[in-house]
Amino acid sequence: MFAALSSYGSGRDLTFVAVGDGLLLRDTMGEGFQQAVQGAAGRADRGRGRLADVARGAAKSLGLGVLGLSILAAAPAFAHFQLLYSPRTNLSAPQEIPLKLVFWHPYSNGPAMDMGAPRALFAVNRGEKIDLIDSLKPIVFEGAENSAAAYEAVLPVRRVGDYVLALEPAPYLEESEGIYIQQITKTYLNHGQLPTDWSQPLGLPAEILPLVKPTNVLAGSTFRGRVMSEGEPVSGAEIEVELIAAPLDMKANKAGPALRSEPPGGAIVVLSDEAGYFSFGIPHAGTWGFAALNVGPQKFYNNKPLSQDAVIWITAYDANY
Ligand SMILES: [Cu+2]
Repeated sequence: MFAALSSYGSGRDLTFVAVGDGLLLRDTMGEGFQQAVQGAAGRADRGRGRLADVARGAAKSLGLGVLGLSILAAAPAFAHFQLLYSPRTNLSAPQEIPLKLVFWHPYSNGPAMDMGAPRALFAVNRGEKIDLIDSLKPIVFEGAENSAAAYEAVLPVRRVGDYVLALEPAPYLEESEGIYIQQITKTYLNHGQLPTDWSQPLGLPAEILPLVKPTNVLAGSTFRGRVMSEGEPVSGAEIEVELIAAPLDMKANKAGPALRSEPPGGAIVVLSDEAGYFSFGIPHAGTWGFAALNVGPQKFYNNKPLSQDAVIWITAYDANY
């Protein structure tokens, strides 16, 4: 793709056009189309938003101008989400917490994707890093539609305070779009109700900072967050919102019964404002995820466009009072 892109040279305006199985690149001089990304034939797995956004990021990092974007063919939009799943969030005693790492479509209870070996997995408690990479074990996760390579790990919870979990997965090749996706993911636990770490950045290349304590969000309230890339806020970021509709069966490594279903409009999307902030009203209890797409600094992997996303998971409870 990038030989083709470079051949246009700098300073030329380009238009990206998403079509059924790939992405076309057209210069505005009307000299026709040039195929830029050839995705695998067949079903496009998700919306055009990420594809267009990745193309824009790739062009920008090559110093090319992008004039406009035309969407010729829509595909069903449903979101990939990296899970870093704990069955419990608020703990009242020291314990070993089992974790499941699954790359999935959790709102639609849809297809799961094969994960490669994670690059990093750790927790931070009261400013101290606990490396969990040695506790990783490969598992097969059974979703409602298919099975996929996934991982499990164990978090030892001893001291009180927040445990902020972070996962840097291996980039995943989305063959239908010819791009890589890497979702740098955070999940929050707390022991003993003592708040310690949740509001602090971990210094990840792409990161969402919660402005509401993420271990204790009330259904009906508004969750707020801030999208950061290398420590700087990202304005206009596209943030997908998902629910784990079918909470995981931790023993069987499979999706439990679906308690909810995805709304008819598919992916829920909010945008960050000029200072990187976004908000979303949490409608009901559950494990909710936010993925800021393609906000990380790295735009290529293995000579293909890379969407480096920032994901966080929060826990919402119904107000029973
Ligand atoms: Cu998907």
